[in-house]
Amino acid sequence: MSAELFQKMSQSILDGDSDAAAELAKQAVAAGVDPLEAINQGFVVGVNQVGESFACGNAFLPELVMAGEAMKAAVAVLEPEMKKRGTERKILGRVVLATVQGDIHEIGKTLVGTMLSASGFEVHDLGVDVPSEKILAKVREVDADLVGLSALLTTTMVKQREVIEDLDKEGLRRKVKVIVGGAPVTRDWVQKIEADGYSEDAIGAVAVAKQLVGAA
Ligand code: B12
Repeated sequence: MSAELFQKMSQSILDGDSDAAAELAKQAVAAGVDPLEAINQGFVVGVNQVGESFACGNAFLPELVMAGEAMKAAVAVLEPEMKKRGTERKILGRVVLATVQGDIHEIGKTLVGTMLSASGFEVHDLGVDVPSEKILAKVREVDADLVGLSALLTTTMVKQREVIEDLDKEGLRRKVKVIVGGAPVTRDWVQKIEADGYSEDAIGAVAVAKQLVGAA
């Protein structure tokens, strides 16, 4: 019975069907299925499959976005149940995510956030056009492990460096790893500003983030 349910869960993610994912999560709760098992043996199987298909060019951005949204819908139903049972999903790390100041491009950043949270990170998404001091304040508040900085404009990329410098000035640089991304970001730039990681897409961002927190 559970095997069939898990298979349906995985399929709901592959279909990018948020309603079905939430409904299956509710069914699992009603049937007394361990919510953590439902996530790991059901929904995560689907997310991983979509991620792999995307990486080899067999799935595209809309599928990825919808799979991420469906995963979020399922987790939203299961999380309260996990809290009740005291079997909260192990958080891989806390991430403060933002599009840097002066830049209002949000689609890629939000996708990175969705995939990170679908993969087990606690994501604090500060939105777009976020000044450095706001990022630093959040890093302190949530005791972040990672900072993710998105920039889509050549004119705002410099703000990624500014945040890294500010983290350094405030003595926070050794505590947090910084990952950067956005269309104009190159490996050269990453080295120049001494960021810890970089990825061209959301799936790669998850892999890099996992590596940096030692969960790969
Ligand atoms: C949509 C869009 C907009 C929308 C944004 C809507 C929104 N709500 O986000 C609007 C219309 C508002 C907009 C405005 C502008 N835009 Co615009 N925009 C784009 C466009 C077409 C697509 C961006 C996008 O969403 N891509 C899809 C997402 C999924 O991809 P992504 O953002 O690259 O993110 C992926 C990766 O980069 C990576 N990633 C992203 N962030 C992060 C973060 C981390 C930590 C990691 C690890 C990875 C990562 O993973 C993501 C997922 O796979 C790009 C063209 C392009 N090809 O990039 C131009 C583009 C970025 N825009 C451009 C410009 C010039 C502007 C404007 C200045 C135009 C103007 N004259 O007003 C303004 C700037 C406003 C501002 N201050 O920010 C230029 C930038 C040129 C440059 N090199 O600087 C581009 C490249 C278009 C062009 N070819 O000229 N834009």
